Amino acid sequence: MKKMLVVLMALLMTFSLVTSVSAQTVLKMSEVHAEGYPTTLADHEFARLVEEKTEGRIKVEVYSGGTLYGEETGAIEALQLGDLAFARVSASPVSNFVPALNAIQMPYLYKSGEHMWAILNGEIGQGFLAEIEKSPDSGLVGLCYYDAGSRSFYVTREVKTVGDMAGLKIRVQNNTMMVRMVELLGGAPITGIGPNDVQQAISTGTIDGAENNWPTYQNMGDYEAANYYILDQHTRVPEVLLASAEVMKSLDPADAEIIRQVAKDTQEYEIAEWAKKEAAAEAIVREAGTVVIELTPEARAEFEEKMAPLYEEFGSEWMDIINQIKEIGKDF
Ligand code: BDP
Repeated sequence: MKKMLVVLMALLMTFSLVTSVSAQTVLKMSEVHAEGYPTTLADHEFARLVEEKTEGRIKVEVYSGGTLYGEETGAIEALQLGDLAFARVSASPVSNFVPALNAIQMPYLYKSGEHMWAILNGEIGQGFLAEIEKSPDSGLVGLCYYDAGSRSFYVTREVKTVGDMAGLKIRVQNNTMMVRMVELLGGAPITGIGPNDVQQAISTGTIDGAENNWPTYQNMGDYEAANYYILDQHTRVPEVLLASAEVMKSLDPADAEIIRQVAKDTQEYEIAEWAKKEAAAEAIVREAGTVVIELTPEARAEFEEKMAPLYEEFGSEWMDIINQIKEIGKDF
């Protein structure tokens, strides 16, 4: 009797991990962006392929717009607990759990998007993706990377030099390296604000600005609150499609393998959607009268110089690889 109870309990616990509808396993996916955004489109493509290739055994439900978790750190923690199956997040907040990932998002590391993709799709990038899973107790599986262009600062007043950043309250992602980055520039870093709440935080004066790529700046409506986009392009932070290690383990190994494969198959699709959206978002923002500040080479060099200590502070363990990335950059 006691034994039966234990077995029953174990069964119940397994079922609570995944919502089972008859023979189908329904798994949830969290996304902060709205419907139609490149990453959300890719999430749906992932969901479509998972259902198709598992012949309906697994269904992925995409919760966009941050409705499940408005902050990516919350989604990451839910994945670790097995409360959530998938999340498409930025590599930046993942670095707080897998510090190695900072190595691929150092400021001014890549010459261009092409350079970044050569790294991410090569041995180095794939090594860091695998690191997410290998990292002790991460509880996460890195499935693939997506494009997120380059990030620049945007604020409510004109910034032409690093000196103009003094005292500005800048929202950054939950990543200690990004906090430090703003400190090095003389600004006041603010964390704990989800990307869907940035516009309001600027409007109410809680912050003076933030930093992001063209599509997020436009799509989240942040450009309506912060009128100056400082094209310093300090980082290229890829997106990552994450799975919960616990949920992956609970699946039939063949289905888990299908999930790993189809995620990779969605990458090119996202990159193509990204390119379209990046151009469209920039056009919308410029048309709306946003002041886009192209830094002089001297000013840009100063931004780069101020951020340089981050390499020592956060990248020292991976300096060989970082140097390799830079070396490869000479061909771009
Ligand atoms: C966007 C990323 C999104 C991040 C957001 C942020 O696509 O995943 O959550 O930046 O700054 O570019 O929080």
